[in-house]
Amino acid sequence: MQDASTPVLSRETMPDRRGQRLSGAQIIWESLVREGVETVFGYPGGAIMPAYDALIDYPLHHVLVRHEQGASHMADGYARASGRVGVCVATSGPGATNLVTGIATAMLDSVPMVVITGQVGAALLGSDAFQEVDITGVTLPITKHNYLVTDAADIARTIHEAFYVARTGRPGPVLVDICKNAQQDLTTFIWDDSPVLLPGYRPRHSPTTRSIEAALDIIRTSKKPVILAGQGVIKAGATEQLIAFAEKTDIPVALTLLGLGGFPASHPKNLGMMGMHGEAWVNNAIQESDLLIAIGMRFDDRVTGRIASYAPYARKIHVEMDPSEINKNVKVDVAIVADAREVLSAWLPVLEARKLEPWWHHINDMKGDAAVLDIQHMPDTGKLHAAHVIHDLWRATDGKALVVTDVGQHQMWEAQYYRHDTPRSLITSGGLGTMGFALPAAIGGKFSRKDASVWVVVGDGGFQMTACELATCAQEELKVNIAIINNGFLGMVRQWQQFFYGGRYVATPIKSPDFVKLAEAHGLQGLRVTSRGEVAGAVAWAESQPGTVLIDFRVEQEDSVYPMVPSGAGLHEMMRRSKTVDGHTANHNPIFETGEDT
Ligand SMILES: Cc1ncc(C[n+]2csc(CCOP(=O)(O)OP(=O)(O)O)c2C)c(N)n1
Ligand SMILES: [Mg+2]
Repeated sequence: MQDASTPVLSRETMPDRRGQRLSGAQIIWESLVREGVETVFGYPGGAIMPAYDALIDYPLHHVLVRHEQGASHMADGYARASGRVGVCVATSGPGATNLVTGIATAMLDSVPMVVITGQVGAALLGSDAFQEVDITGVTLPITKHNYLVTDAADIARTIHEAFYVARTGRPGPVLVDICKNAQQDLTTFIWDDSPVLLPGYRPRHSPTTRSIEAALDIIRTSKKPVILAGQGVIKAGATEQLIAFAEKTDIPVALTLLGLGGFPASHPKNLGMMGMHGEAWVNNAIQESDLLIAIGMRFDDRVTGRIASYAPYARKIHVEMDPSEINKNVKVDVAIVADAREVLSAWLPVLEARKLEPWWHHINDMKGDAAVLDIQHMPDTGKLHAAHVIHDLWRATDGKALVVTDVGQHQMWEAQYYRHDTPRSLITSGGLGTMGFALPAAIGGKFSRKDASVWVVVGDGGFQMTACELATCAQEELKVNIAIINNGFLGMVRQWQQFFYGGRYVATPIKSPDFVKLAEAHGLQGLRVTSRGEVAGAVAWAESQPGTVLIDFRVEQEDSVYPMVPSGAGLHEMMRRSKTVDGHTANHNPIFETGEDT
Protein backbone atom coordinates (compact mmCIF):
# COMPACT_ATOMS: atom_id res chain seq x y z
CA MET A 1 0.00 0.00 0.00
CA GLN A 2 1.29 3.48 -0.83
CA ASP A 3 0.89 6.34 1.60
CA ALA A 4 0.17 9.72 0.00
CA SER A 5 2.14 11.56 2.67
CA THR A 6 5.37 10.15 1.20
CA PRO A 7 5.34 11.23 -2.44
CA VAL A 8 7.01 9.01 -5.00
CA LEU A 9 8.52 11.88 -6.97
CA SER A 10 10.48 14.87 -5.80
CA ARG A 11 10.16 18.25 -7.49
CA GLU A 12 13.49 17.60 -9.19
CA THR A 13 12.56 14.19 -10.59
CA MET A 14 9.03 15.13 -11.62
CA PRO A 15 8.75 14.70 -15.39
CA ASP A 16 7.54 17.59 -17.52
CA ARG A 17 4.11 16.44 -18.61
CA ARG A 18 3.10 19.51 -20.61
CA GLY A 19 1.51 18.47 -23.88
CA GLN A 20 0.64 14.99 -22.57
CA ARG A 21 -2.83 13.53 -22.06
CA LEU A 22 -3.54 13.70 -18.34
CA SER A 23 -6.62 13.32 -16.20
CA GLY A 24 -8.16 16.45 -14.72
CA ALA A 25 -7.18 15.01 -11.31
CA GLN A 26 -3.51 14.92 -12.32
CA ILE A 27 -3.77 18.43 -13.71
CA ILE A 28 -4.96 19.74 -10.34
CA TRP A 29 -1.71 18.65 -8.67
CA GLU A 30 0.47 19.50 -11.69
CA SER A 31 -0.91 23.02 -11.43
CA LEU A 32 -0.40 23.30 -7.67
CA VAL A 33 3.21 22.16 -7.93
CA ARG A 34 3.78 24.74 -10.67
CA GLU A 35 2.30 27.42 -8.41
CA GLY A 36 4.98 26.54 -5.85
CA VAL A 37 2.66 24.76 -3.41
CA GLU A 38 4.33 22.31 -1.02
CA THR A 39 1.65 21.59 1.58
CA VAL A 40 -2.10 21.13 1.26
CA PHE A 41 -4.58 20.67 4.11
CA GLY A 42 -7.59 18.53 3.42
CA TYR A 43 -10.03 15.72 3.91
CA PRO A 44 -11.19 13.23 1.26
CA GLY A 45 -14.65 12.12 0.14
CA GLY A 46 -16.55 10.79 -2.87
CA ALA A 47 -16.55 13.80 -5.18
CA ILE A 48 -12.85 14.53 -4.70
CA MET A 49 -11.63 10.91 -4.75
CA PRO A 50 -10.20 11.01 -8.28
CA ALA A 51 -8.02 13.94 -7.21
CA TYR A 52 -6.90 12.17 -4.03
CA ASP A 53 -6.08 9.07 -6.03
CA ALA A 54 -3.80 11.07 -8.31
CA LEU A 55 -2.15 12.90 -5.38
CA ILE A 56 0.01 9.91 -4.54
CA ASP A 57 2.30 10.65 -7.49
CA TYR A 58 3.01 14.26 -6.65
CA PRO A 59 5.60 15.93 -4.42
CA LEU A 60 3.04 17.56 -2.18
CA HIS A 61 2.60 17.02 1.54
CA HIS A 62 -1.04 16.42 2.36
CA VAL A 63 -2.08 17.08 5.96
CA LEU A 64 -5.12 15.06 6.93
CA VAL A 65 -7.23 17.26 9.20
CA ARG A 66 -9.96 16.09 11.56
CA HIS A 67 -12.63 18.54 10.39
CA GLU A 68 -12.64 20.59 7.18
CA GLN A 69 -12.96 23.82 9.20
CA GLY A 70 -9.49 22.96 10.46
CA ALA A 71 -8.22 22.64 6.87
CA SER A 72 -9.42 26.13 5.97
CA HIS A 73 -7.87 27.68 9.11
CA MET A 74 -4.63 25.79 8.50
CA ALA A 75 -4.41 27.14 4.95
CA ASP A 76 -5.15 30.57 6.40
CA GLY A 77 -2.47 30.28 9.11
CA TYR A 78 0.00 29.00 6.53
CA ALA A 79 -0.66 32.09 4.42
CA ARG A 80 -0.57 34.62 7.25
CA ALA A 81 2.66 33.25 8.67
CA SER A 82 4.49 33.29 5.34
CA GLY A 83 2.71 35.61 2.91
CA ARG A 84 2.33 32.66 0.51
CA VAL A 85 -1.01 31.35 -0.77
CA GLY A 86 -2.49 28.66 1.53
CA VAL A 87 -4.32 25.70 -0.02
CA CYS A 88 -7.06 23.46 1.34
CA VAL A 89 -9.06 20.67 -0.24
CA ALA A 90 -12.41 19.05 0.59
CA THR A 91 -15.12 16.99 -0.94
CA SER A 92 -18.52 18.26 -2.07
CA GLY A 93 -21.57 18.87 0.14
CA PRO A 94 -20.71 18.65 3.86
CA GLY A 95 -16.97 18.76 3.17
CA ALA A 96 -17.38 22.01 1.31
CA THR A 97 -19.83 23.58 3.77
CA ASN A 98 -17.49 22.74 6.66
CA LEU A 99 -14.96 25.06 5.03
CA VAL A 100 -17.30 28.03 5.04
CA THR A 101 -16.26 29.55 8.40
CA GLY A 102 -12.61 29.37 7.43
CA ILE A 103 -13.25 30.94 4.04
CA ALA A 104 -15.19 33.81 5.63
CA THR A 105 -12.43 34.26 8.22
CA ALA A 106 -9.87 34.60 5.42
CA MET A 107 -12.10 36.94 3.44
CA LEU A 108 -12.62 39.36 6.32
CA ASP A 109 -8.88 39.49 7.02
CA SER A 110 -7.73 39.57 3.36
CA VAL A 111 -5.82 36.28 3.45
CA PRO A 112 -4.66 34.72 0.17
CA MET A 113 -6.05 31.22 -0.06
CA VAL A 114 -7.04 28.76 -2.79
CA VAL A 115 -9.81 26.37 -1.81
CA ILE A 116 -10.39 23.30 -3.95
CA THR A 117 -13.62 21.38 -3.59
CA GLY A 118 -14.93 18.31 -5.37
CA GLN A 119 -18.37 18.60 -6.95
CA VAL A 120 -20.82 16.03 -8.27
CA GLY A 121 -20.59 15.19 -11.97
CA ALA A 122 -21.63 18.02 -14.30
CA ALA A 123 -24.58 15.95 -15.61
CA LEU A 124 -26.00 15.82 -12.06
CA LEU A 125 -25.64 19.53 -11.21
CA GLY A 126 -28.88 20.97 -9.91
CA SER A 127 -30.51 17.58 -9.29
CA ASP A 128 -29.99 17.47 -5.52
CA ALA A 129 -27.58 14.63 -6.12
CA PHE A 130 -25.96 12.92 -3.15
CA GLN A 131 -23.68 15.44 -1.40
CA GLU A 132 -24.49 18.18 -3.85
CA VAL A 133 -24.35 21.72 -2.52
CA ASP A 134 -24.06 24.80 -4.67
CA ILE A 135 -20.84 25.86 -2.95
CA THR A 136 -20.05 28.62 -5.43
CA GLY A 137 -23.48 30.04 -4.57
CA VAL A 138 -22.91 29.62 -0.84
CA THR A 139 -19.47 31.23 -0.91
CA LEU A 140 -20.18 34.01 -3.39
CA PRO A 141 -20.18 36.75 -0.72
CA ILE A 142 -17.24 35.32 1.24
CA THR A 143 -14.76 34.68 -1.54
CA LYS A 144 -12.78 37.20 -3.54
CA HIS A 145 -13.77 35.12 -6.53
CA ASN A 146 -14.96 31.58 -7.22
CA TYR A 147 -15.20 29.14 -10.10
CA LEU A 148 -17.22 26.06 -11.02
CA VAL A 149 -15.21 23.83 -13.38
CA THR A 150 -17.15 21.28 -15.43
CA ASP A 151 -14.51 20.41 -18.04
CA ALA A 152 -11.03 18.92 -17.51
CA ALA A 153 -9.63 21.25 -20.16
CA ASP A 154 -10.39 24.28 -17.95
CA ILE A 155 -8.65 23.11 -14.77
CA ALA A 156 -5.09 24.31 -15.36
CA ARG A 157 -6.06 27.79 -16.51
CA THR A 158 -8.59 28.17 -13.70
CA ILE A 159 -6.14 27.18 -10.99
CA HIS A 160 -3.50 29.52 -12.40
CA GLU A 161 -6.03 32.34 -12.40
CA ALA A 162 -7.20 31.46 -8.90
CA PHE A 163 -3.68 31.86 -7.49
CA TYR A 164 -3.26 35.13 -9.31
CA VAL A 165 -6.52 36.55 -7.97
CA ALA A 166 -5.87 35.26 -4.43
CA ARG A 167 -2.48 36.93 -4.02
CA THR A 168 -2.72 40.14 -6.06
CA GLY A 169 -4.22 43.46 -5.03
CA ARG A 170 -6.04 43.08 -1.76
CA PRO A 171 -5.58 39.33 -1.19
CA GLY A 172 -8.43 36.97 -0.40
CA PRO A 173 -9.75 33.43 -0.68
CA VAL A 174 -10.64 31.97 -4.09
CA LEU A 175 -12.66 28.78 -4.40
CA VAL A 176 -12.37 26.34 -7.30
CA ASP A 177 -15.18 23.78 -7.36
CA ILE A 178 -14.30 20.91 -9.71
CA CYS A 179 -16.89 18.43 -10.98
CA LYS A 180 -16.05 14.76 -10.64
CA ASN A 181 -16.19 14.14 -14.39
CA ALA A 182 -13.71 16.96 -14.96
CA GLN A 183 -11.32 15.20 -12.57
CA GLN A 184 -11.77 11.87 -14.35
CA ASP A 185 -11.65 12.96 -18.00
CA LEU A 186 -8.43 13.04 -19.99
CA THR A 187 -7.26 16.17 -21.74
CA THR A 188 -4.01 17.64 -23.04
CA PHE A 189 -2.16 19.38 -20.22
CA ILE A 190 -1.41 22.93 -21.24
CA TRP A 191 0.33 25.23 -18.76
CA ASP A 192 0.41 28.88 -19.67
CA ASP A 193 2.20 30.88 -17.02
CA SER A 194 2.17 34.16 -18.87
CA PRO A 195 0.67 37.06 -16.87
CA VAL A 196 -3.05 36.69 -16.26
CA LEU A 197 -5.26 39.35 -17.77
CA LEU A 198 -8.79 39.54 -16.44
CA PRO A 199 -11.21 42.09 -17.80
CA GLY A 200 -12.40 44.39 -15.01
CA TYR A 201 -9.76 43.26 -12.50
CA ARG A 202 -7.15 45.91 -11.81
CA PRO A 203 -5.23 44.85 -8.73
CA ARG A 204 -2.43 47.41 -8.89
CA HIS A 205 -2.97 51.10 -8.38
CA SER A 206 -0.20 53.65 -8.41
CA PRO A 207 -0.44 56.78 -6.30
CA THR A 208 -1.18 59.95 -8.23
CA THR A 209 1.30 62.82 -7.83
CA ARG A 210 -1.61 65.08 -6.89
CA SER A 211 -2.76 62.89 -4.01
CA ILE A 212 0.80 62.38 -2.76
CA GLU A 213 1.37 66.13 -2.70
CA ALA A 214 -1.98 66.99 -1.21
CA ALA A 215 -1.15 64.65 1.65
CA LEU A 216 2.31 66.15 2.09
CA ASP A 217 0.83 69.63 2.52
CA ILE A 218 -1.42 68.46 5.32
CA ILE A 219 1.32 66.43 7.00
CA ARG A 220 3.67 69.42 7.02
CA THR A 221 1.17 71.71 8.73
CA SER A 222 -0.19 69.28 11.31
CA LYS A 223 0.70 69.71 14.97
CA LYS A 224 -0.94 66.67 16.50
CA PRO A 225 -0.75 63.89 13.89
CA VAL A 226 -1.17 60.16 14.49
CA ILE A 227 -0.39 57.33 12.07
CA LEU A 228 -2.94 54.51 12.11
CA ALA A 229 -1.13 51.44 10.82
CA GLY A 230 -2.99 48.31 9.84
CA GLN A 231 -2.35 44.93 8.31
CA GLY A 232 -1.73 46.56 4.93
CA VAL A 233 1.68 47.64 6.24
CA ILE A 234 2.59 44.01 6.92
CA LYS A 235 1.21 42.77 3.62
CA ALA A 236 3.09 45.44 1.70
CA GLY A 237 6.31 44.65 3.57
CA ALA A 238 6.44 48.34 4.49
CA THR A 239 7.72 48.09 8.08
CA GLU A 240 11.13 49.51 7.30
CA GLN A 241 9.63 52.47 5.43
CA LEU A 242 7.14 53.10 8.22
CA ILE A 243 9.91 53.16 10.82
CA ALA A 244 11.92 55.60 8.73
CA PHE A 245 8.85 57.77 8.17
CA ALA A 246 7.88 57.88 11.87
CA GLU A 247 11.45 58.64 12.90
CA LYS A 248 11.88 61.44 10.41
CA THR A 249 8.50 63.09 11.02
CA ASP A 250 8.30 62.29 14.77
CA ILE A 251 4.71 61.10 14.27
CA PRO A 252 3.37 58.55 16.79
CA VAL A 253 2.17 55.21 15.38
CA ALA A 254 -1.00 53.53 16.63
CA LEU A 255 -1.73 49.98 15.46
CA THR A 256 -4.83 47.99 14.70
CA LEU A 257 -5.11 44.44 16.08
CA LEU A 258 -4.05 42.98 12.73
CA GLY A 259 -1.35 45.62 12.37
CA LEU A 260 0.51 44.51 15.52
CA GLY A 261 4.09 43.64 14.61
CA GLY A 262 3.94 45.87 11.51
CA PHE A 263 5.74 48.50 13.60
CA PRO A 264 7.92 47.31 16.49
CA ALA A 265 6.21 47.45 19.89
CA SER A 266 9.52 48.47 21.48
CA HIS A 267 10.07 51.42 19.14
CA PRO A 268 9.84 54.78 20.95
CA LYS A 269 7.38 56.09 18.35
CA ASN A 270 4.99 53.18 18.95
CA LEU A 271 1.86 54.21 20.82
CA GLY A 272 0.22 50.78 21.05
CA MET A 273 -3.07 49.27 19.96
CA MET A 274 -6.12 51.43 19.22
CA GLY A 275 -9.81 50.61 19.42
CA MET A 276 -12.30 48.85 21.65
CA HIS A 277 -9.58 47.39 23.88
CA GLY A 278 -6.83 49.77 22.88
CA GLU A 279 -4.71 51.65 25.38
CA ALA A 280 -6.45 54.71 26.79
CA TRP A 281 -3.71 57.12 25.71
CA VAL A 282 -3.84 55.77 22.17
CA ASN A 283 -7.57 56.30 21.82
CA ASN A 284 -7.35 59.70 23.46
CA ALA A 285 -4.49 60.74 21.18
CA ILE A 286 -6.61 59.77 18.17
CA GLN A 287 -9.58 61.72 19.51
CA GLU A 288 -7.46 64.83 20.10
CA SER A 289 -5.37 64.61 16.93
CA ASP A 290 -5.48 67.15 14.12
CA LEU A 291 -4.41 64.61 11.49
CA LEU A 292 -4.87 60.86 11.03
CA ILE A 293 -2.65 59.15 8.48
CA ALA A 294 -4.36 55.79 8.02
CA ILE A 295 -2.18 53.25 6.26
CA GLY A 296 -3.47 49.83 5.24
CA MET A 297 -6.39 49.83 7.65
CA ARG A 298 -10.12 50.06 7.03
CA PHE A 299 -11.71 52.04 9.88
CA ASP A 300 -13.51 48.97 11.22
CA ASP A 301 -16.16 49.77 13.86
CA ARG A 302 -13.97 48.10 16.49
CA VAL A 303 -11.33 50.78 15.98
CA THR A 304 -13.49 53.85 15.46
CA GLY A 305 -16.18 53.51 18.11
CA ARG A 306 -19.16 55.77 17.33
CA ILE A 307 -18.36 57.31 13.96
CA ALA A 308 -20.19 60.58 14.72
CA SER A 309 -17.68 61.41 17.45
CA TYR A 310 -14.59 59.85 15.86
CA ALA A 311 -11.46 62.04 15.76
CA PRO A 312 -13.56 65.21 15.36
CA TYR A 313 -10.64 67.65 14.95
CA ALA A 314 -8.60 65.51 12.58
CA ARG A 315 -8.08 65.82 8.88
CA LYS A 316 -7.72 62.36 7.41
CA ILE A 317 -5.42 60.80 4.86
CA HIS A 318 -6.19 57.24 3.80
CA VAL A 319 -3.56 55.09 2.10
CA GLU A 320 -5.34 51.93 1.01
CA MET A 321 -5.01 49.58 -1.93
CA ASP A 322 -8.69 48.64 -2.16
CA PRO A 323 -10.67 51.58 -3.61
CA SER A 324 -13.92 50.22 -2.14
CA GLU A 325 -12.61 51.01 1.36
CA ILE A 326 -12.23 54.72 0.64
CA ASN A 327 -14.93 56.80 2.36
CA LYS A 328 -16.77 53.59 3.32
CA ASN A 329 -16.86 54.12 7.08
CA VAL A 330 -14.99 57.38 7.61
CA LYS A 331 -14.93 60.26 5.15
CA VAL A 332 -11.38 61.29 4.38
CA ASP A 333 -9.73 64.47 3.08
CA VAL A 334 -7.11 62.77 0.93
CA ALA A 335 -7.34 59.23 -0.43
CA ILE A 336 -4.35 57.49 -1.94
CA VAL A 337 -5.25 54.19 -3.56
CA ALA A 338 -1.90 52.42 -3.60
CA ASP A 339 0.45 50.06 -1.88
CA ALA A 340 1.67 51.30 1.52
CA ARG A 341 5.33 50.81 0.75
CA GLU A 342 5.12 52.75 -2.46
CA VAL A 343 3.44 55.71 -0.79
CA LEU A 344 5.80 55.82 2.19
CA SER A 345 8.77 55.59 -0.17
CA ALA A 346 7.42 58.54 -2.16
CA TRP A 347 6.87 60.68 0.96
CA LEU A 348 10.12 59.90 2.73
CA PRO A 349 12.72 61.76 0.68
CA VAL A 350 10.64 64.93 0.27
CA LEU A 351 9.49 65.41 3.85
CA GLU A 352 11.60 67.52 6.15
CA ALA A 353 12.63 66.10 9.52
CA ARG A 354 10.53 67.51 12.38
CA LYS A 355 10.13 67.32 16.14
CA LEU A 356 6.66 67.35 17.65
CA GLU A 357 7.69 68.05 21.22
CA PRO A 358 4.48 69.54 22.66
CA TRP A 359 2.42 66.71 21.18
CA TRP A 360 4.69 64.03 22.63
CA HIS A 361 4.75 65.82 25.94
CA HIS A 362 0.98 65.68 26.04
CA ILE A 363 0.87 62.00 24.99
CA ASN A 364 3.36 61.08 27.70
CA ASP A 365 1.20 62.88 30.25
CA MET A 366 -1.75 60.79 29.13
CA LYS A 367 0.30 57.62 29.49
CA GLY A 368 1.11 58.46 33.08
CA ASP A 369 -2.22 57.56 34.62
CA ALA A 370 -2.77 54.51 32.44
CA ALA A 371 0.32 52.76 33.74
CA VAL A 372 -1.08 52.94 37.25
CA LEU A 373 -4.18 51.04 36.19
CA ASP A 374 -2.17 48.32 34.45
CA ILE A 375 -2.67 44.90 36.02
CA GLN A 376 1.10 44.35 35.95
CA HIS A 377 1.49 47.12 38.51
CA MET A 378 -1.25 45.93 40.85
CA PRO A 379 -0.22 44.39 44.14
CA ASP A 380 0.40 40.64 43.94
CA THR A 381 -2.67 39.03 45.45
CA GLY A 382 -1.42 35.50 44.76
CA LYS A 383 -4.02 35.16 42.02
CA LEU A 384 -3.09 34.14 38.50
CA HIS A 385 -4.39 36.70 36.02
CA ALA A 386 -4.42 35.98 32.29
CA ALA A 387 -2.46 39.19 31.76
CA HIS A 388 0.31 37.75 33.96
CA VAL A 389 0.43 34.59 31.89
CA ILE A 390 0.75 36.54 28.64
CA HIS A 391 3.32 38.94 30.06
CA ASP A 392 5.45 36.09 31.39
CA LEU A 393 5.03 34.13 28.15
CA TRP A 394 6.35 37.19 26.29
CA ARG A 395 9.37 37.40 28.59
CA ALA A 396 10.07 33.67 28.61
CA THR A 397 9.96 33.47 24.79
CA ASP A 398 12.03 36.65 24.51
CA GLY A 399 9.21 38.11 22.41
CA LYS A 400 10.28 35.87 19.54
CA ALA A 401 7.39 33.40 19.31
CA LEU A 402 4.89 33.19 16.49
CA VAL A 403 1.74 33.60 18.56
CA VAL A 404 -1.59 32.40 17.19
CA THR A 405 -4.61 33.43 19.21
CA ASP A 406 -8.23 32.47 19.34
CA VAL A 407 -11.05 34.93 19.99
CA GLY A 408 -12.16 36.34 23.30
CA GLN A 409 -10.62 37.99 26.34
CA HIS A 410 -7.35 36.08 26.02
CA GLN A 411 -7.00 37.47 22.48
CA MET A 412 -7.20 41.03 23.77
CA TRP A 413 -4.82 40.35 26.66
CA GLU A 414 -2.38 38.82 24.21
CA ALA A 415 -2.61 41.95 22.06
CA GLN A 416 -2.03 44.14 25.10
CA TYR A 417 0.73 42.21 26.88
CA TYR A 418 2.69 40.26 24.28
CA ARG A 419 4.83 42.89 22.65
CA HIS A 420 5.27 42.10 18.96
CA ASP A 421 8.39 43.54 17.42
CA THR A 422 8.30 41.86 14.03
CA PRO A 423 5.75 41.48 11.23
CA ARG A 424 3.90 38.16 11.01
CA SER A 425 4.59 37.30 14.64
CA LEU A 426 0.89 37.43 15.56
CA ILE A 427 -1.86 35.53 13.77
CA THR A 428 -5.39 36.24 14.92
CA SER A 429 -8.89 36.34 13.48
CA GLY A 430 -9.79 40.04 13.49
CA GLY A 431 -12.66 40.76 11.13
CA LEU A 432 -14.75 37.64 11.64
CA GLY A 433 -13.61 36.95 15.21
CA THR A 434 -13.71 33.20 14.70
CA MET A 435 -13.51 31.03 17.80
CA GLY A 436 -11.80 27.74 17.05
CA PHE A 437 -9.30 29.45 14.77
CA ALA A 438 -6.15 29.26 16.87
CA LEU A 439 -5.09 25.61 16.99
CA PRO A 440 -5.59 24.86 13.29
CA ALA A 441 -4.16 28.23 12.18
CA ALA A 442 -1.10 27.50 14.33
CA ILE A 443 -0.68 24.11 12.68
CA GLY A 444 -0.77 25.82 9.28
CA GLY A 445 1.64 28.49 10.50
CA LYS A 446 4.10 25.87 11.71
CA PHE A 447 4.08 24.18 8.29
CA SER A 448 5.06 27.40 6.57
CA ARG A 449 7.55 28.55 9.22
CA LYS A 450 9.14 25.31 10.37
CA ASP A 451 11.79 27.06 12.49
CA ALA A 452 9.34 29.27 14.37
CA SER A 453 8.52 28.69 18.01
CA VAL A 454 4.74 28.57 17.70
CA TRP A 455 2.48 29.36 20.67
CA VAL A 456 -1.27 28.95 20.60
CA VAL A 457 -3.04 31.30 23.03
CA VAL A 458 -6.60 30.08 23.30
CA GLY A 459 -9.60 30.20 25.62
CA ASP A 460 -11.16 27.15 27.24
CA GLY A 461 -14.26 27.71 25.06
CA GLY A 462 -12.64 28.22 21.68
CA PHE A 463 -10.17 25.41 22.22
CA GLN A 464 -13.02 22.95 22.50
CA MET A 465 -14.35 24.01 19.10
CA THR A 466 -11.40 22.58 17.16
CA ALA A 467 -9.57 20.47 19.79
CA CYS A 468 -9.90 17.51 17.43
CA GLU A 469 -6.89 18.92 15.58
CA LEU A 470 -4.70 17.73 18.46
CA ALA A 471 -4.88 14.42 16.63
CA THR A 472 -3.49 16.13 13.53
CA CYS A 473 -0.55 17.46 15.62
CA ALA A 474 0.08 13.92 16.83
CA GLN A 475 -0.17 12.28 13.40
CA GLU A 476 2.07 14.92 11.80
CA GLU A 477 4.49 14.79 14.77
CA LEU A 478 4.23 18.56 14.82
CA LYS A 479 5.67 20.82 17.50
CA VAL A 480 3.36 23.58 18.65
CA ASN A 481 2.85 24.83 22.20
CA ILE A 482 -0.64 25.46 23.47
CA ALA A 483 -1.47 27.87 26.30
CA ILE A 484 -5.10 27.46 27.32
CA ILE A 485 -6.23 30.52 29.26
CA ASN A 486 -8.76 28.59 31.28
CA ASN A 487 -11.17 30.87 33.12
CA GLY A 488 -14.16 28.50 33.24
CA PHE A 489 -16.20 30.96 31.19
CA LEU A 490 -16.90 32.12 27.69
CA GLY A 491 -15.11 35.07 29.18
CA MET A 492 -15.69 37.85 26.68
CA VAL A 493 -19.43 37.18 26.61
CA ARG A 494 -19.44 36.91 30.42
CA GLN A 495 -17.74 40.32 30.55
CA TRP A 496 -20.50 41.85 28.41
CA GLN A 497 -23.11 40.16 30.61
CA GLN A 498 -21.42 41.68 33.66
CA PHE A 499 -21.23 45.17 32.17
CA PHE A 500 -24.40 45.40 30.10
CA TYR A 501 -26.81 42.61 31.07
CA GLY A 502 -26.99 43.00 34.83
CA GLY A 503 -24.55 40.18 35.59
CA ARG A 504 -26.89 37.43 34.39
CA TYR A 505 -24.44 34.77 33.29
CA VAL A 506 -26.60 32.89 30.81
CA ALA A 507 -24.82 30.13 28.88
CA THR A 508 -21.34 31.40 29.68
CA PRO A 509 -20.08 29.18 32.53
CA ILE A 510 -18.37 26.36 30.62
CA LYS A 511 -17.22 23.00 31.88
CA SER A 512 -14.16 21.56 30.23
CA PRO A 513 -12.59 18.15 30.05
CA ASP A 514 -9.32 17.59 31.89
CA PHE A 515 -7.15 19.24 29.21
CA VAL A 516 -3.96 17.61 30.48
CA LYS A 517 -5.51 14.16 30.13
CA LEU A 518 -6.92 15.16 26.74
CA ALA A 519 -3.38 15.95 25.56
CA GLU A 520 -2.16 12.68 26.98
CA ALA A 521 -4.97 10.76 25.29
CA HIS A 522 -3.51 12.03 22.00
CA GLY A 523 -0.04 10.89 22.97
CA LEU A 524 0.97 14.49 23.71
CA GLN A 525 2.17 16.07 26.93
CA GLY A 526 0.18 18.34 29.20
CA LEU A 527 0.77 20.41 32.32
CA ARG A 528 -1.44 22.42 34.68
CA VAL A 529 -0.35 25.80 36.07
CA THR A 530 -2.21 27.54 38.87
CA SER A 531 0.18 30.19 40.19
CA ARG A 532 2.23 32.95 38.67
CA GLY A 533 5.53 31.59 39.93
CA GLU A 534 5.13 28.51 37.75
CA VAL A 535 4.49 30.30 34.45
CA ALA A 536 8.02 30.96 33.18
CA GLY A 537 9.21 27.46 34.10
CA ALA A 538 6.26 25.85 32.36
CA VAL A 539 6.90 27.86 29.19
CA ALA A 540 10.58 26.89 29.17
CA TRP A 541 9.68 23.24 29.76
CA ALA A 542 7.15 23.28 26.91
CA GLU A 543 9.72 24.75 24.54
CA SER A 544 12.27 22.10 25.49
CA GLN A 545 10.00 19.19 24.61
CA PRO A 546 10.07 17.72 21.11
CA GLY A 547 6.32 17.32 20.51
CA THR A 548 3.18 19.37 20.98
CA VAL A 549 2.70 20.46 24.58
CA LEU A 550 -0.49 21.80 26.15
CA ILE A 551 -0.50 23.96 29.28
CA ASP A 552 -3.75 24.45 31.15
CA PHE A 553 -3.39 27.87 32.84
CA ARG A 554 -6.07 28.15 35.51
CA VAL A 555 -6.63 31.89 35.68
CA GLU A 556 -8.95 34.25 37.56
CA GLN A 557 -12.47 33.47 36.42
CA GLU A 558 -14.16 36.85 36.46
CA ASP A 559 -11.45 39.19 35.28
CA SER A 560 -12.29 41.69 32.54
CA VAL A 561 -10.41 43.32 29.70
CA TYR A 562 -9.75 47.04 30.16
CA PRO A 563 -9.95 49.61 28.84
CA MET A 564 -13.19 48.96 27.01
CA VAL A 565 -15.05 51.21 24.62
CA PRO A 566 -18.63 49.93 24.84
CA SER A 567 -20.24 49.18 21.51
CA GLY A 568 -21.85 52.40 20.26
CA ALA A 569 -19.79 54.70 22.49
CA GLY A 570 -17.22 57.26 21.35
CA LEU A 571 -13.60 56.14 21.27
CA HIS A 572 -12.72 58.35 24.24
CA GLU A 573 -15.62 57.02 26.37
CA MET A 574 -13.67 54.12 27.81
CA MET A 575 -14.41 52.02 30.84
CA ARG A 576 -11.24 51.72 32.91
CA ARG A 577 -10.08 49.21 35.49
CA SER A 578 -11.17 50.36 38.91
CA LYS A 579 -8.38 50.84 41.42
CA THR A 580 -10.62 50.40 44.39
CA VAL A 581 -12.58 47.18 43.97
CA ASP A 582 -10.15 44.28 44.10
CA GLY A 583 -8.51 45.35 40.87
CA HIS A 584 -11.07 43.80 38.58
CA THR A 585 -14.45 45.44 38.81
CA ALA A 586 -15.81 47.68 36.09
CA ASN A 587 -16.76 51.27 36.72
CA HIS A 588 -20.11 50.41 35.23
CA ASN A 589 -21.51 53.27 33.26
CA PRO A 590 -25.22 52.89 32.58
CA ILE A 591 -25.36 55.57 29.88
CA PHE A 592 -23.87 53.22 27.33
CA GLU A 593 -26.27 51.27 25.24
CA THR A 594 -26.25 47.53 25.34
CA GLY A 595 -23.91 46.31 22.66
CA GLU A 596 -24.16 43.34 20.40
CA ASP A 597 -21.80 41.09 18.44
CA THR A 598 -19.04 40.09 20.83
C1 LIG B 1 -17.57 30.71 16.37
C2 LIG B 1 -17.93 31.76 17.36
N1 LIG B 1 -19.01 31.62 18.15
C3 LIG B 1 -19.32 32.57 19.06
C4 LIG B 1 -18.55 33.68 19.20
C5 LIG B 1 -18.92 34.76 20.23
N2 LIG B 1 -17.85 34.87 21.23
C6 LIG B 1 -16.88 35.79 21.20
S1 LIG B 1 -15.78 35.67 22.42
C7 LIG B 1 -16.62 34.36 23.09
C8 LIG B 1 -16.14 33.69 24.35
C9 LIG B 1 -14.85 33.00 24.17
O1 LIG B 1 -14.62 32.18 25.30
P1 LIG B 1 -13.23 31.49 25.52
O2 LIG B 1 -12.82 30.77 24.30
O3 LIG B 1 -13.26 30.70 26.77
O4 LIG B 1 -12.24 32.74 25.65
P2 LIG B 1 -12.22 33.87 26.81
O5 LIG B 1 -13.05 35.01 26.34
O6 LIG B 1 -12.76 33.24 28.05
O7 LIG B 1 -10.78 34.25 26.91
C10 LIG B 1 -17.75 34.05 22.33
C11 LIG B 1 -18.71 32.97 22.64
C12 LIG B 1 -17.46 33.81 18.33
N3 LIG B 1 -16.65 34.88 18.35
N4 LIG B 1 -17.14 32.82 17.45
MG1 LIG C 1 -12.73 31.21 28.69
